Amino acid sequence: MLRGISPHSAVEMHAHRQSGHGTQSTSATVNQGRKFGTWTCFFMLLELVESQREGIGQRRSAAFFRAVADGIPMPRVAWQLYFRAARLLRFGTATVSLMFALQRLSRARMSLPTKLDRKAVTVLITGAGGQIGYSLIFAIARGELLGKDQPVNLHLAEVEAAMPKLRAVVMELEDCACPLLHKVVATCDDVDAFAGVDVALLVGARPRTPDMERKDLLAVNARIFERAGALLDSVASKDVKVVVVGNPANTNALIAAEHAPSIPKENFTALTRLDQNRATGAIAKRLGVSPADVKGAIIWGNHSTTQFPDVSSATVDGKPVPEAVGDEGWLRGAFTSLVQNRGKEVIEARGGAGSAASAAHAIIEHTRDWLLGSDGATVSMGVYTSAAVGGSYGIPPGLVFSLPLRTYRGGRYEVVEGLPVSEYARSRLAVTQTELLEERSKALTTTPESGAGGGGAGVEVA
Ligand code: NAX
Repeated sequence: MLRGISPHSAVEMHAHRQSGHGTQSTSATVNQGRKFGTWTCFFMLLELVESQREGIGQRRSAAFFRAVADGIPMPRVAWQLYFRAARLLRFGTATVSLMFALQRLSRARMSLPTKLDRKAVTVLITGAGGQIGYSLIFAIARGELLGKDQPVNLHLAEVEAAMPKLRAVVMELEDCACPLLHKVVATCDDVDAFAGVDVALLVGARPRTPDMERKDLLAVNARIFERAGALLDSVASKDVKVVVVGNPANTNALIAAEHAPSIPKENFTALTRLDQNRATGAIAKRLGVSPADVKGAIIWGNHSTTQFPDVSSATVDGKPVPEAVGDEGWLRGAFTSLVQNRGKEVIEARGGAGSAASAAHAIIEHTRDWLLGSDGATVSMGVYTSAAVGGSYGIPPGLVFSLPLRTYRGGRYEVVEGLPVSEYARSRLAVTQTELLEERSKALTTTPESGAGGGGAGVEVA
């Protein structure tokens, strides 16, 4: 186990230094801010009532109000003088504008210290010494996962053999001196790694080696994710949000969920955001537009070659994508195949290494949208199915199946209902659903020793 290795304690010291400075002045400023807000509101209300009673409305110096809104602090006595002058000069409309400006100012004054006071969120990354970890860890330390005002603790887990590599990552992390990073635990003790975590990014998994059949991969990883589920159940936060990345991601997520009975099933998700981004990127490239203009690409089913990338209800600049592309053959053929096989293509191009930067980017987007909300946008995640989740599209319960979702701050999500499902789409859904059912039955019944079961229809995609 490697815990609190010496450079890491420097990270801790750095964090103490920050909160040591910040805490006293912070609470003093909060109190000041509150008093300031209360008094100014009181005077403003008096002024508002009076000016309304007198029925007077005049516009006054917009520049002055803008300056106030932008945060010029003024002592209370100055505001009192201003209000007296305002009453003498009898301008009422201006006072209303000022009230809004002051509201903004006092909010701004109070929000900064509150952010500094926030409790750090503890994020676990397994397989932290791997390729995805090398991009993901630094993005989280910079505040890209939960916001630039949210401190984080990082729990970095690895197998013992990979600890020297992880130690190097921790050194680099310390050298970044990221202000939001409060504490780093780098360990191969899995109980330490999972203890108290609020967000678990389960990236570590056994890769498929040339001597392995798909059933072997399923079996080996089933053991890893059974253990992860049991640890989440026993030592993590009861509200932990779990994102499974390690392949076969959907079935691994299902296994972890089944082995964590005290944690709600909706807290387990599998990453299909990389596939969604690949689909969005491919459409944008074909149409020569920005990916930001393409909205509503959906990934259905498994993160494997059987997945169904669906743009039938997606839009580009408000126009339906099928109409903008104008080539159904391309959408059903080359486009679908590109998204399904992109991982393999990247592995070949990188000489055996899988998608890493794009995967880390997708993990950040998946988790951020899930926990902070997608602002009405449709996003795809592998989620635990039930009559209410996927039932309306005919997906059987008890699978982790990628679906179109809308997400809301705090981790709530709902399936986007009522999307048209053509005969073609139905046949694609059936293929990926069959594969997931097969994976489930093999993973839940196979042990590494028995090696029972045959290979599924698809292959995991990286
Ligand atoms: P790497 O092989 O570079 O890293 C994996 C790391 O996990 C290794 O350092 C290994 O020591 C560690 N590890 C293995 N078992 C562990 C355990 N039980 N506890 C902790 N650590 C463990 O792979 P990388 O490129 O980072 O990919 C990681 C996983 O993501 C793979 O399973 C890969 O197939 C999967 N992917 C899934 C994607 C998705 O969209 N769902 C896309 C990207 C990626 O290919």
